[in-house]
Amino acid sequence: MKPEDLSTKEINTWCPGCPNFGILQAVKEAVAELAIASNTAIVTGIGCHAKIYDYLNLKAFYGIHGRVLPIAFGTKLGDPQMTVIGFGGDGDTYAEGMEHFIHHCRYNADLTMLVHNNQVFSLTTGQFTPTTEKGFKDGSSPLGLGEKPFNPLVLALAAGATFVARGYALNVPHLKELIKKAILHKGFSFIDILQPCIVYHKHSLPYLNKNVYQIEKTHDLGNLNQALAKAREWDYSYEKDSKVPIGVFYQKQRPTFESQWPQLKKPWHIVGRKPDWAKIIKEFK
Ligand SMILES: Cc1ncc(C[n+]2csc(CCOP(=O)(O)OP(=O)(O)O)c2C)c(N)n1
Ligand code: SF4
Repeated sequence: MKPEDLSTKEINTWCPGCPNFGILQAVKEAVAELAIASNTAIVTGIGCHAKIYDYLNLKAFYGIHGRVLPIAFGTKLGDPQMTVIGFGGDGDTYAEGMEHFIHHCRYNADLTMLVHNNQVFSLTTGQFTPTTEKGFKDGSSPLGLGEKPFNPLVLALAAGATFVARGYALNVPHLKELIKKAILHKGFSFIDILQPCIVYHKHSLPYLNKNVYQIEKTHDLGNLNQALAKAREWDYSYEKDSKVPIGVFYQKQRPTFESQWPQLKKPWHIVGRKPDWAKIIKEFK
């Protein structure tokens, strides 16, 4: 299979030059190289990122804003042998979907969650999200945002995620490799993908182009403290000229959610149960 085989005939309505194109390309290449297309399902939220539903020729569920993870979780439990990839925005995942995100770091179901983090609600014209920097001004914060953003990598590490990474939408070869690693990881894999919106968060593009660097090969993937220190190198703000690490911050094996349930050893649709309906109805009458 070639990456182009995963294209669709839908007209692409992302802004010309949107870094979402980089994410789309990296996903196509990763899925093609792993040869997993026939057994992969994707789930999206609602936002600019979610239009990826239309542009990827894969089994897909166009979800609800903030609810990518519960839908992906249900898909995985319905068929644990399937590869399931969720696509959310930073608004989607870290605002309305925040509680799901924290619990999925804890559950460790074998899912991959890709967050298109452009630090704004882009589809609804650029309001601030939980990862927008302090001082950001737009129609929803005309005097400048008063609060500091939180760091989703630190949060994921603290909540027990077993694969935590950051990618850059404009470094497609690197992002493709990250996505492959995330898919192959047995457990919950999370990549915060920096995706500077060139309409509503323009200033992030030159800053990231200048400051993004790849994590050193000597980084100890199993060391939680090292991962936390690396994650804190950049606080998602633009006041200082901080370097922005990309790559895998942390990876550890821990039993997956589904491996602990005997009912999930075999997909439900294959088990072929034959319930005795007459007996069940009699029992409940
Ligand atoms: C349940 C629900 N809440 C809110 C909305 C409104 N809404 C639609 S898109 C959107 C913003 C999406 O922002 P983000 O998730 O960051 O994705 P982006 O557009 O930046 O890719 C919002 C708030 C909605 N459609 N459904
Ligand atoms: S508004 Fe921003 S995120 Fe949405 S398509 Fe345009 S550039 Fe991309």
